[in-house]
Amino acid sequence: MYRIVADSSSNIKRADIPSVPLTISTDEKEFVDDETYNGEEMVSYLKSYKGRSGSACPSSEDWLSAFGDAEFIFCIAITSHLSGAYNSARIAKEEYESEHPGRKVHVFDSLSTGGEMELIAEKIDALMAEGKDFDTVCREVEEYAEKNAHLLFCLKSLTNLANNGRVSGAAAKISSLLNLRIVGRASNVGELEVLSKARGEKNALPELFKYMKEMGYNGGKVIISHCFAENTADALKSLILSAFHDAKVRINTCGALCSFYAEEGGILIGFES
Ligand code: X90
Repeated sequence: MYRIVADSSSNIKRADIPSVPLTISTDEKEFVDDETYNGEEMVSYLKSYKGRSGSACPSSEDWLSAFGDAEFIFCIAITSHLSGAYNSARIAKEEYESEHPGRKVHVFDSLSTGGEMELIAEKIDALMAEGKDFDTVCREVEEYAEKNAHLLFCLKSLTNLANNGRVSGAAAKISSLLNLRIVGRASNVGELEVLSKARGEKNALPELFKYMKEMGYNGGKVIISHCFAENTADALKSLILSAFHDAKVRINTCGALCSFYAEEGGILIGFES
């Protein structure tokens, strides 16, 4: 019996994959990234709120309670370069394995977030369905994550990322300019890398698609997560489908963590090469 567990930055909404919530907080309020999260409420509140705001990763206890009593656990965490979630998951792994001899936990540092984490989850399911053993699955999924799973993003604002030290102030400044879209990716070392700035969505979408192809996209799976940018997500999906008719493109909505950092109008694109 195995179980996949991911933190809520993955935006995974599957009954069989427990989502371990991160939290967003301001001086007045806290938003837990679980089924109680209401996107309209948080995004409109943050628009008028002018004070400090930030996020917090799950504790090792939070991870442990999601592990349940499975024999094999595959745990998928947001990039360790931007969050402590990977670290707390490692602590949970040590505890779980020492409390239950014979059980195994593997923690994947996704070096990414959003849809790329869901692609990793689906790869685990696919390899387990082929009957591969735990260690083989871990090894092959690590390789898949490194070579074949990618994340691009297109954001209107980097304000919350910059205010929380997740991107340099210089990178954030460009976003304050009117109608600019910042196109970037999760780098190979799991950091936010700005690739280009595009004026308006009309230019940003072809730019994104160009980077997808440069990074090896060839008609495989795509998961687009948006923060109140459904039209943008739909338009990108159409652009992808116009070139790759059989592409498997899905669209979902950002949970609290991705909404806080991607901000209104932002999209994340997890895809396979
Ligand atoms: O532990 C914590 O408090 C969580 C901090 C997370 C900070 C980054 C979240 C990024 C969310 C924004 C665009 C994608 C960037 C990808 C970089 C690897 C989404």
